[in-house]
Amino acid sequence: MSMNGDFKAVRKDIAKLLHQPEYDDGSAGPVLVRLAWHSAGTYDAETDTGGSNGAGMRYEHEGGDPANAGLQHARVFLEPVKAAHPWITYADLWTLAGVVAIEEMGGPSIPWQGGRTDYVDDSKLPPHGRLPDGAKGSDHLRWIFYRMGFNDQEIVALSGAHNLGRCHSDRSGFEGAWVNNPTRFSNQYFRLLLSLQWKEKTLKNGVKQFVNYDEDTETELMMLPTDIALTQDKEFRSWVELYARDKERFFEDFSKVFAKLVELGIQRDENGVVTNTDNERGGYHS
Ligand code: ZEM
Repeated sequence: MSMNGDFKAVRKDIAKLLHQPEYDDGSAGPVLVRLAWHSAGTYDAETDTGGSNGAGMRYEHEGGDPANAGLQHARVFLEPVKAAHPWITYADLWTLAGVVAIEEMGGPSIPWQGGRTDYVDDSKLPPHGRLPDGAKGSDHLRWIFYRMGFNDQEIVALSGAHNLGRCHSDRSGFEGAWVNNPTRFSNQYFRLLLSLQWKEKTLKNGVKQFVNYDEDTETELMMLPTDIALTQDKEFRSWVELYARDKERFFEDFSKVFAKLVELGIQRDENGVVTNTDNERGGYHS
């Protein structure tokens, strides 16, 4: 077990597994980004609970949150990397995989430091319901993301991750991709939010989302109610407009906010060494 493991070698192995011709749009990248986000997005600043430390999603208490449905695919993709580099913690591996996937899909490079532990502190377990519900609106987004310590600008920047991947009816109940090329990181999500006509549609399972159908290409794109909420709220909308017209600014802000996301709840000393990894105090770990 070493903090000084060869993270470069791990990065290379993560990059190599992204190409998955049989899976979704041909890449493991989007679901790895979602794994990193859900591992960290349970954080509550007030009680200092949740967050990526501990990789609690391995266990039923957190892994069984319906919000995490489908993320076992991401964890399975990463198993060969864990087997090849057993010294890395799952908490580091999951957050690093998100960072590498974003970079490999054409996104910004994101500052990342290792040192997370796989020790699960029973007193820090996040309850279900900490992650956002796509069926809701801007009040809900603020309630969820202010809890982690993010502001309105950061909420919009983070939402730009919906440039990647898709919804699966057997995971969230929503269906479809936000953009035409969901394995390429860009600001297209923001541009489409503003430029296309989004119509509410009720799916066969009763779930409501927004869709745009393009007659020429015969493709349907989608937005969650929370995505549309970003265009309806005055404060959120100003950031959507900025990111739609300024891709570089979006990349810059996304890099900062994703780096902040995966550090939630991690305390480091001046050398970057994680200090809140007390493995001595009981509880359970891998
Ligand atoms: Zn998502 N997200 N997300 N998200 N997300 C989905 C998929 C992906 C919300 C949400 O409800 C959903 C952030 C924020 C928010 C990704 C990254 C990030 C899905 C579809 C839903 C329903 C899941 C499925 O069916 O497979 C809501 C309400 C959010 C509040 C703003 C943030 C922040 C993210 C990262 C920074 C990614 C990459 C996906 C695509 C996953 C995949 O498997 O393709």
